[in-house]
Amino acid sequence: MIVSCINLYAVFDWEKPWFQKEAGIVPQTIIVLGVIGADVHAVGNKILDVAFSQHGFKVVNLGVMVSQEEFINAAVESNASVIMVSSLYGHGEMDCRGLREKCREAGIGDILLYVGGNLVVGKRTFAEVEKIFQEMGFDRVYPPGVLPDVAIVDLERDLGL
Ligand code: B12
Repeated sequence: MIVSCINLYAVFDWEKPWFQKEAGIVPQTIIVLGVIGADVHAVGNKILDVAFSQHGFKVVNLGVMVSQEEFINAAVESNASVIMVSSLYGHGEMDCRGLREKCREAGIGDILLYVGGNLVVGKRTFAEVEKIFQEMGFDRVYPPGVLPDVAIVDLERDLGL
């Protein structure tokens, strides 16, 4: 009896996103959001916050000039499913390197890592930039000016919502 209950509970837990979607409830997936490094570009960050919040996600917005450690501490404290990093001023490669390793050290090695903005300066194609960031451990890499809706679709797919 107890085993069946546990099994039923496990099945419900597994099916929960489906039930919630059918009921029109978007689960409170927690997103840690911020602009990394010494970057002060604030407008896109606000737009992302509003878009994700309106879609039903809980956003922990760290704003601008966020260090890797601040992203990780916020993700651990809030039990976040994803860290969304923005970098607009061209130093993204330097600022983001090592973030996945630091997540592993903090015990959140499997957390989703998304990054977007104007990630680099110079003449590299987006395909080259995407490869660099994927090799750094980012799950999704976005080109300049991408709309939040694109990330929302990816997030729902990656989390099975
Ligand atoms: C306004 C602005 C500034 C203002 C910022 C004021 C503020 N507090 O916000 C000031 C004057 C301070 C500034 C300074 C600098 N800036 Co400036 N700035 C801009 C400008 C004109 C607009 C930025 C903006 O608000 N865009 C509107 C928002 C809505 O778009 P967004 O930020 O791109 O965000 C959207 C998407 O990219 C996406 N997105 C962003 N991040 C992420 C993350 C994820 C996960 C996802 C899914 C999506 C996503 O979603 C957002 C909403 O759709 C851009 C040029 C431009 N037209 O974009 C240059 C620009 C970003 N700046 C640039 C530069 C170089 C600088 C400086 C280094 C200049 C200097 N030499 O001092 C400094 C850096 C200062 C610093 N330490 O950060 C360059 C960056 C070049 C690059 N990376 O290739 C740009 C592109 C100008 C250019 N064409 O050269 N800047």
